[in-house]
Amino acid sequence: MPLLAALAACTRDTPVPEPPRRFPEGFVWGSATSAYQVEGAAREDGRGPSIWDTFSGTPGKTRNGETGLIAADHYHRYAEDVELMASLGLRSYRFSIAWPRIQPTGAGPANPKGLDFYKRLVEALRAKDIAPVATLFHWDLPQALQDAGGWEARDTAARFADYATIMYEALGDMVPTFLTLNEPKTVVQVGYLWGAHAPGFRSPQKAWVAAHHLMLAHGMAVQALRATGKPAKVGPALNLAPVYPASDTDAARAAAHLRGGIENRFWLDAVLRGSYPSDVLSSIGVEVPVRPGDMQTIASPVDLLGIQYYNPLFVTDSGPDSIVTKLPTSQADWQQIHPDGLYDILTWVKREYGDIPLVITENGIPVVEASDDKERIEFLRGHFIAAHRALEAGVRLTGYHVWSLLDNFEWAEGYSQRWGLVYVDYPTQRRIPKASAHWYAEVIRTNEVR
Ligand code: IFM
Repeated sequence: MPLLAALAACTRDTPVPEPPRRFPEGFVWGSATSAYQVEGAAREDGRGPSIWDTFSGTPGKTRNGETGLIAADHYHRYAEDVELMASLGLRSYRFSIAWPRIQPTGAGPANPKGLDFYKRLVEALRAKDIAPVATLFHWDLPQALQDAGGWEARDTAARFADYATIMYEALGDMVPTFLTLNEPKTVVQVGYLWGAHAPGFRSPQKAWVAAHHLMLAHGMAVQALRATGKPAKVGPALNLAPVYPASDTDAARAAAHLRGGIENRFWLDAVLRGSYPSDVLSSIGVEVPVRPGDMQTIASPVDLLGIQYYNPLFVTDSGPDSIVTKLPTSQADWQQIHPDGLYDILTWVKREYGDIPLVITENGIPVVEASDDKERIEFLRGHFIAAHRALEAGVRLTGYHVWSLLDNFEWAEGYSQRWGLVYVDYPTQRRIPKASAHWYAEVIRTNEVR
C-alpha cells in the first residue's frame, strides 16, 4: 500500500487519543454527602425529629419504607470516613449540618452534643488537610418548625438565620466555606409541588410561598455571617439544568425559555440580581409574598455559587411542563446523561451573571455495580472534561465535588440507588472503595483527566 494511503487508513481506524486535560494548580477536588443521607443516629445525643424522619416514617412514602435512622452510620464512623477521604486524596469534603441536632425544635440554645459532633468532624478533616464545606440546610427541617408552618411561614427564615449564626460562631474560624441552602428548587418542586419528598404537599400556592421564604432564609443567613465578622465565605448550592427545545420550532424554544426560568433564572436572578423573573412570576399564578426590602436581603452579596449538575431538560412545543426524554438515562429515570450540559450551564451562568466564582457542589450518577462501576467512571470522565472545557472558556470554576462519597439514603428511593464512590455494605457498615474511587484518586493525584 502506498505510504499516504496507509497513513490515511491508519488515521481512520485508530482513534487519536485525546491528550490529558490538566486542571489549574490548586483546583479543589472533593466529594459530598448530606446529614440525613449518611449520619444515622437519628435519635441520639439530643437530636430532635426532622421532617424527613416524619416523612420516611410514614407508610408508602419511601421505597420499602426505608428511613435514615441508621443510614451509613457516619455519625459514629466519621473518623474512619475521614481516613478514607484522606486515602483517596480528597482536598475538600462537603457535608451538611443537621439543624435538629443543633436546635432540636428549631429554636433556642444549641445542643452541645450536636455542636460537638460537627467540631470533631471538622477537626478530623483539618488534621488531614481536607477543607470542610458545610451546608446549613440539606432538607432536614426540624419537625417543630414544620408544625409551625414550615417554609410557608415567614418566621422560618428568621429561625434559620438564628441557627446559621450559632453555626458561624461555633465553626466560622475553622470552616472556610458555608453553603446556605441545598437545592431550594428541589424542596419546592419535589416537596411542595409533586409531593414525593418531605413535607409531601402538592400545592402551587404553598410551593411558591415556600420558595420565597427559602430565598429569604438564604439572604438572611448571608447577612448573619457578615454580622459575625467571621472570615468564612458563603453562597447557595443551586441545582441548575440547561433546558433545550425538543424540536426546532418557535413554540418549543419559547417553552424551553420559560422552563429555564423556572429551573434556573428564578433562583439565580433572586440571588444575583435581586428580582424574580417576570415571565416566571406571571406563569405560576401565585402571589409571591415579597415585602419591601426582601429582594435586597436575598441579593446580599455572596462569595461563590455552588452549582449542582445532573441532567438537562428537553421541552416540547406543548409548553414548559412538557418535558421529554431524548437521551439515555441512569438508574434515576429523571437523569438524562449529557456531559456537555455541564459546559453549557457553566458558560451560560458566566455570560448571564458575570464572573462570580463557581464550584461544583454535586455531580454524580447511581450505578448498580458494587465494585466495577465503569459507568460511573465514564460519566465522571465526561463531566470532568466538560468542566475543563468551561475553564478553557474562562469560567471561574474553583472545585468539583462528586456526589457522593458513600452509598447512602436516596430520599424517596431509599437505599435502592447507590450513588457512592465507596460501597457501603449496610448490614456490616463496611466501606469498600469502588473502581471509580480508585480512578478518582488518580485524577486527584495527577490533577489530570485522561
Ligand atoms: O441525593 C441527592 C442529594 O441529596 C441532592 N442532589 C441530588 C442527589 C441525587 O439525587
